[in-house]
Amino acid sequence: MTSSSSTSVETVAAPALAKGGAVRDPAFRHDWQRAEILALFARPFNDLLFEAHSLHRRHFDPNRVQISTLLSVKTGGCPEDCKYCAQSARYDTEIGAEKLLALQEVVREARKAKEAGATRFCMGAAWRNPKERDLPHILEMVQAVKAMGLETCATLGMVTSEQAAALKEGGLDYYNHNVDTSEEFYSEIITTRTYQDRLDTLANVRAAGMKVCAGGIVGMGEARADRAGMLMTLANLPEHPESVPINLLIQVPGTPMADTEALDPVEFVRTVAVARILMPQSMVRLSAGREHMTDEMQALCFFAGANSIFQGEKLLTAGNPEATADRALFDRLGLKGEEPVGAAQPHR
Ligand code: SAM
Ligand code: DTB
Ligand code: SF4
Repeated sequence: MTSSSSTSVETVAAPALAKGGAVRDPAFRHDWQRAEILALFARPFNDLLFEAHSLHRRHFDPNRVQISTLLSVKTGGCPEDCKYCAQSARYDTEIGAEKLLALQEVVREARKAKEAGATRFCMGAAWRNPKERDLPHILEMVQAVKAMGLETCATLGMVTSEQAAALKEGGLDYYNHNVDTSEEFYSEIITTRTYQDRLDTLANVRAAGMKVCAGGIVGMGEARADRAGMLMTLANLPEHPESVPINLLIQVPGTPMADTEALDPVEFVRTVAVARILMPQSMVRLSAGREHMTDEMQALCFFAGANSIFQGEKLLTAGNPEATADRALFDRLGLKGEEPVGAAQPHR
């Protein structure tokens, strides 16, 4: 071994030292600086992946992937201006405004998801925030899905502390609300709500005692410094989110982001690896954009520390690989889905 790239993981990691000189476990760090994160991004790819994978193995069974399924319970007609989104009423996309789904339809979809191997069911609504009249219907859905033995997740826009408490009380396990990008790039993407609004919602969800699912999107034309900034925001929250979805932009015709230049797949894998290093005990979800990823790219993401996916041929409105394609991919890679709720989990 002659070159510097053969350095051991401890020395390439350059982890911050605690008082007294002990290496600080990144699982407990909430004080990441952007320069440190950019230094991780800049590592030789093999060194970065080796460290991310080593941390991954320390905290998780490396061959298990948690499976969630999404359902849009209220599609389209959203007043917000998120430039990537098919559901914003401001852009001329193929997605029109629909009413809230009926309870039986949600139950039917949740049953199908469970039969296909999902352990969590995530209900999404194209709202800026839920209105008071909507919540009782959402709570009925949450209770019905939970009664089927699935973990429940919802993404309904901004929530107040009272709404978060009601959702927790009604049995909601996870709330998804993404920061989407770095604080600096944010105003290029959304102008109808602030970054601070998003952080406030995440604080309300945490204070209510729900598990936090928070991540963002890459491939929106942001710089690497913005990808680092997004991960810095997430890792420096008072507690790391239990679930960190990393979405690759789906370019939706009719939105202002329809023609954004595609992100280098290697840079996407690096983003997953850095997320794993900054938040070693969180589930990192390979989220939107898998439909256009090769098996090889997804395999690299799983090696880099992704351990959760959305399964089902539709995300909220956009396409996703068929469940059969995912089963073939899992077989090809020797991966297994997480055991259903309540079953013993090795490593966790
Ligand atoms: N309306 C709610 C909100 O925005 O909080 C919930 C649903 S919203 C569709 C959930 C997340 O999906 C967004 O925050 C964004 O990160 C992701 N998303 C939406 N459209 C996307 C796209 N075209 N490509 C990648 N991710 C997308
Ligand atoms: C998340 O981070 N990704 C999911 C989920 N949370 C709600 C949504 C992806 C949406 C992709 C575009 C669509 O289906 O419209
Ligand atoms: Fe509305 Fe959510 Fe789409 Fe933004 S991401 S336009 S808030 S549905």
